[in-house]
Amino acid sequence: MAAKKLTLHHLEYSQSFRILWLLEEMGQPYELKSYNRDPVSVLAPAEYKAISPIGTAPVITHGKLALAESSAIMDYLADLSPDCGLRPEVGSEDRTRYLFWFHTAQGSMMPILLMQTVLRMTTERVPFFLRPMAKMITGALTKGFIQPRLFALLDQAEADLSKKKYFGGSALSLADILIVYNIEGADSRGLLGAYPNLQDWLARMKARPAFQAATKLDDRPSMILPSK
Ligand SMILES: N[C@@H](CCC(=O)N[C@@H](CS)C(=O)NCC(=O)O)C(=O)O
Repeated sequence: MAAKKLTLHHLEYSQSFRILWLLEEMGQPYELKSYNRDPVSVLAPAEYKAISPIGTAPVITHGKLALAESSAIMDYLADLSPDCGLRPEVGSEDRTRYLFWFHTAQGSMMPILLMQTVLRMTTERVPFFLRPMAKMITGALTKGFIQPRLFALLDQAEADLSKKKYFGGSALSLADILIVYNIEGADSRGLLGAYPNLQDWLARMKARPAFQAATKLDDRPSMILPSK
């Protein structure tokens, strides 16, 4: 990695935990700057939003560069250390499976989980006299759209993990580090009961020394924002 200063701007209870874990796995020198969420809005504080135009976590700065978006940051860091072994080689047996899960984590699974969160918040926040109507609409969307898509992805993950131990195949890869937020989120919603391979995978990831080191630095009970 070049000698420019690399800093992870880490927001508590956020997706930036996975960059913290990645940096610990890579064993690369970096500076950690931690930020608390705004107590009222629960969003990133203004000083965090000033670092990158997008204003979301995670962000890394590397010299003059400020880069947001988890998967872009992961590829950027892996490009800086091409021998990190966290991306199966092009043409290798694991490559396609790796690509599928790396992109599915952000492109399909995360939007579904986010949609579920937004629907829950909508139901909680509408005036009480509208709540039965809101519940009816969000319930229909959950049953008709969110659940079938989410469970199809969890079913596929469960089946894949019965063949090889990691999302990217036979070794830890960026796909595992990226998707951990989704799987931890699903677990915190009580959705992993029928998925023993996913439960086992999550336990194995959490037992990794680098994950534990990241947890210690994060100093929070979970990467997931607790719901009120
Ligand atoms: N797809 C983006 C999502 C970023 C995102 O929504 N981050 C949340 C934290 S989990 C955030 O910054 N929330 C605080 C805010 O929007 O101010 C990524 O992976 O970087």
